[in-house]
Amino acid sequence: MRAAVLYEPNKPMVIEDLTLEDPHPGEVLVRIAATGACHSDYHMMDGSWHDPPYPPLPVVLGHEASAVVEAIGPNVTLVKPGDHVILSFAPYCGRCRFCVSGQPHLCGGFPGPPGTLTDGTRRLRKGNVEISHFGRMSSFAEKAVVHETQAVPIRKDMPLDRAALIGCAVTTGAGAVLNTAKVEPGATIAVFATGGVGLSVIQGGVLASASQIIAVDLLDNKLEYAREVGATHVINARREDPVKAIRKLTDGLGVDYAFDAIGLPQVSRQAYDAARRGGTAVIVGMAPTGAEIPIPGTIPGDEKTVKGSFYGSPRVSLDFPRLVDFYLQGKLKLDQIISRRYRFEEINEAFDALARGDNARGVIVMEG
Ligand code: CXF
Ligand code: ZN
Ligand code: ZN
Repeated sequence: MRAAVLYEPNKPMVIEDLTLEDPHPGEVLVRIAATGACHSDYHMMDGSWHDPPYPPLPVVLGHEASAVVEAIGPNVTLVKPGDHVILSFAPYCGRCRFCVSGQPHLCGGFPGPPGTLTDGTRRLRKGNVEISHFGRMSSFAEKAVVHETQAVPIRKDMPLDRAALIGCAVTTGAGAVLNTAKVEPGATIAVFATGGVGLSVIQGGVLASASQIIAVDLLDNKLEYAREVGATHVINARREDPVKAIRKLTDGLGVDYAFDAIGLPQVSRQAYDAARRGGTAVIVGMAPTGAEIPIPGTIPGDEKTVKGSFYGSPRVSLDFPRLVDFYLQGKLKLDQIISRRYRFEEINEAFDALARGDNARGVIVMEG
């Protein structure tokens, strides 16, 4: 089967024929329908993610995808061939402390080395060379093998190209608001960076009935997308200081919740500064390897909370189908988030566009 292999940072991925081993017990083989271009893949491409917990190269990237189940391995009970699924990059064992306390996205049951599937092995090979997986899947390929908890069945009337976005950006962004922060109706929120994740934070804010949803970005085209999905105010941080502007819009207080959807230390700090006294800064974006976030010593007096959000703290088997329902009911805007579709052969172009900030989300459609 064909897959896009990254051999070296800052070089294009190469589409070539790889061997993909059959599913082991508890795993399924899926045919990828569509897969999104996420900043996390790009972090691997430009070399800003390296060393554990990130996988060694060569690697097949891709972790935001929809798919159709082709075959199941022994002992699989959660899905069957023909099911339409959204892939999750957070497998769960159902037994560990995190799983039983309702945080399966933090599951510690699969401690295998970076670049492997849940049983600690790699299944992708080019000749004798083993290739790493990404996000415990590798969806920049025609097919993937994943743990059964990573393939979440959805309704068949859901279009698969839009479904793909629920696999990362939408769950991460909307979940940060609804699950991690639990934003209450009437609260004020701000979001820094309006790519796929930030636009989904905005939509989480709409679903939570936030009273003000302030979007910050450096690019006007992205702020336009932000308005389309529900931002009440937009701030171009090239033209004005976003922290001052947010304070001005909130009677000098700052917002109840400020979300960093990019994961750069200085932006995380801006989110901290934009939160009101007693408010919460939620760090959603994932920083380059080794980065630290500067938090001022005044934090006790200001009683602020800094919270990480991984994947929007989802229970994927609940959240994915629910987000699908929201889309089909017109409550979640996915069409507006996909600004361009690409063929698999154009995958490197999708990332060139991401680097330039052209798209809300670029989606690679494998078939149909
Ligand atoms: C990433 C984290 C590293 C593995 C793939 C997914 N998160 C979101 O983009
Ligand atoms: Zn992602
Ligand atoms: Zn677990």
